[in-house]
Amino acid sequence: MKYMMAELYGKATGYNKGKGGSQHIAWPGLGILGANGIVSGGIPIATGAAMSAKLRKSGQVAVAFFGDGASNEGAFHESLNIAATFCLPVVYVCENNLYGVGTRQTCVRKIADIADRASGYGMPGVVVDGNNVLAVYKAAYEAVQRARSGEGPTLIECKTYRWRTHFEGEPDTYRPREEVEAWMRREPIAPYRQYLIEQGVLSASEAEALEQRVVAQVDEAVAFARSSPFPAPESALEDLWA
Ligand SMILES: Cc1ncc(C[n+]2csc(CCOP(=O)(O)OP(=O)(O)O)c2C)c(N)n1
Ligand SMILES: [Mg+2]
Repeated sequence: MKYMMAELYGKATGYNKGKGGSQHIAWPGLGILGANGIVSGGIPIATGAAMSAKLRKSGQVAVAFFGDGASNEGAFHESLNIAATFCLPVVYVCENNLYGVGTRQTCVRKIADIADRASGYGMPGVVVDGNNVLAVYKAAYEAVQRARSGEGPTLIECKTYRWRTHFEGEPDTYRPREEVEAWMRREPIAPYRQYLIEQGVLSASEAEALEQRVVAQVDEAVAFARSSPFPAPESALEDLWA
């Protein structure tokens, strides 16, 4: 988390020496092929990685995360077509939060469920409550199993919401306040915590300790990022590819 936070701060200690930032953070060592400033840009990259995994028979499964906005891009459609046709081990996860920046989805898409697009390419499309941890886990588990056993790709559409705007500093004038508040009441963490306590997986005090550990980890990451140096000006052209 420290190196990730440092990357978001553009610091030399970040995963990509501060040159990737939030838009292009990547760490192939962990299998993270990169965020992408091109909306839907990660979808063909994941599809190519799945092709590679299939050819190498590595048993790996590629996963692409993207937004509702990205699902209107050509790259999404081209990737799903080729992945289904070649039966590639890839899971497409669309986080449908109802808005692409400030554009409400109903202004730019006729159908209600993005998952319906999957059938046009010959793969299963699953709609899931994206704010339900176990529902997402189950859908993801099934899709990964399918991919790994050679049955090909799956499109999972997680219905969710973002609490804040697309980027910090953007005026939140395009969303009805009641809509934002209704989704905030549906936040996923508290119900899952409650579920784990009821199932006897965690005690209330263990849950509390876990939360404190996570907060401390985030605080430590922020402190590390803040105190790290920026990359030296003379390194500006190092580690860059075009
Ligand atoms: C190819 C491309 N077109 C346009 C943009 C500008 N842009 C940045 S984010 C965005 C909308 C993305 O919508 P969504 O995928 O739903 O993401 P969210 O706003 O929910 O985070 C657009 C159009 C871009 N970065 N790349
Ligand atoms: Mg969106």
